[in-house]
Amino acid sequence: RERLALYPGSFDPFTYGHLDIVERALRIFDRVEVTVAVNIGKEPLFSIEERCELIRQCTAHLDRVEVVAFEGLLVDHARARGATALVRGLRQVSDFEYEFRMAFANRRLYPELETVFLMTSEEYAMISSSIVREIHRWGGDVSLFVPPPVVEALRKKRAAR
Ligand code: COD
Repeated sequence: RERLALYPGSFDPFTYGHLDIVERALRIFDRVEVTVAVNIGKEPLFSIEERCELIRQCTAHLDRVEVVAFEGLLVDHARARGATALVRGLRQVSDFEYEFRMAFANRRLYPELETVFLMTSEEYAMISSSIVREIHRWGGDVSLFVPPPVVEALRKKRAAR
């Protein structure tokens, strides 16, 4: 049976670090779904639809990737999709505690679903969506951190303000 991995996150916005994790996941799984989910603790810069569209553009060169917007409990979605695993990226030790808690909660809710952690390349270990938003906010250059479609979308956001 085909092995589908969900790569869930808020991706606000999608960065080169996220792209790196998608590419790594494709080496292990038959298909990867980037699941753009709601993180209730975060106030978004881009709408869910905008984020999905940007991720589609950033992953257009990759086969076997799908981008899906989802609002609700992630494990319900994973079950409905028949997913084999959740993929999460690890950058540094500070990610660990939060990831650990989430993985255990998800396992309690859906024991058959494994969470797989993939380590990012060193060059992307310092990138986060929140740092990108912060740099953008003060007019800095984000092109080292995010793919061209996101650079363009951020530029338009700024112009529209
Ligand atoms: N390099 C590698 N990995 C990275 C990098 C980088 N530079 N930056 C981020 N990542 C990883 C993160 O570690 C994470 O694994 C993933 O990429 C996505 O990151 P974010 O920040 O966009 O995602 P989060 O943490 O906001 O996602 C949280 C969810 C939306 C998945 C969570 O809130 C959720 O599951 N929501 C749905 C409701 C639910 O089921 N909640 C219960 C969960 S226990």
